[in-house]
Amino acid sequence: MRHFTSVYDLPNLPDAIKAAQEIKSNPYGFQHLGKNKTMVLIFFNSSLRTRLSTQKAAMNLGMNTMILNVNQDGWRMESELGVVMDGDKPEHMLEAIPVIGRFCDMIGVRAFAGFENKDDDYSEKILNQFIKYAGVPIISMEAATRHPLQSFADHMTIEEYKTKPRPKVVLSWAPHPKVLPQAVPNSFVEWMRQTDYELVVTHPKGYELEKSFIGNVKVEYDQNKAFEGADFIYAKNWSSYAEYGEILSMDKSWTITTEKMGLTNDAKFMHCLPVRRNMIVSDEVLDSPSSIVVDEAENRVYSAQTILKLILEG
Ligand code: SN0
Repeated sequence: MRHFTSVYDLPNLPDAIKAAQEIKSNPYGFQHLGKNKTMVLIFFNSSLRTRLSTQKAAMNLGMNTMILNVNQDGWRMESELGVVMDGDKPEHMLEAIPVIGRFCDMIGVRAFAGFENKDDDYSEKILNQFIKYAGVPIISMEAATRHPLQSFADHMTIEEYKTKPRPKVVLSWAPHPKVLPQAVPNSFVEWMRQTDYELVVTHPKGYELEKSFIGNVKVEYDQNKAFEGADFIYAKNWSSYAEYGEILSMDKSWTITTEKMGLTNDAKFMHCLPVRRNMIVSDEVLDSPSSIVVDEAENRVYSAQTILKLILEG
């Protein structure tokens, strides 16, 4: 595997899940692979789990890591081609990216949707510049349209907790005060479509995900109906795709409560974190034994480590 930007980059998904489980039981078994190898992690946006779990994954494989928070520590970076650089961005990505590539063996990049231009976001303008100019493998640590390391950990977590071969997994929109990307839900749906789980997506009208991500997955606009018989509730807020980057609803009747969880088949509650309490989900649900958000976050290490190992192996 050369780059990792979506589930489609994996040579084989069931094998990758198996590998992640093996790594979880023996995390230090492949330290020779990363000897004298360096990973640079570049952040254009904030991070807690992705940063620490990816760094830990690299360390478990014997690699060194270097971290750059572009907007705090670096020069502000221009990404437009052919511009006169007379503004507040002293560095162009055309130089910065290949220079970083000379300093390391792989690069992790976090670059969220900018919400200025839908086409720029959905063409993954920044991530693709890294792929084009770095000369080393690129790992997406959440780009404009996907968060594949998260989806991998989500899949691994469902495999650990499922009590039947084909669990019902429900992705539910929930209210949030800020404009959030569609990357997590896009990526989750795209990844889940590669499994044989029963997948249902529920959200208010106007929050339909972009066509290529949702495919022919069932969308149920009645959240209560969607929750019936669910084995996993995966909560997430996102902003509208059709009315790009707009908040169309803050309807608190979509917040995940104990009553709503009562409609399910004793479902486990999942969220990628950070999660806003009593907006997305009530304290009571998040603090209950049904919540597996911390186990889900722990699996970020092993899923990332599986990806880095596949890349180190070429
Ligand atoms: C990001 C998102 O894509 O929704 C990262 C999730 C892994 N989440 C946020 O930016 C949350 C920010 C907030 O204000 O709650």
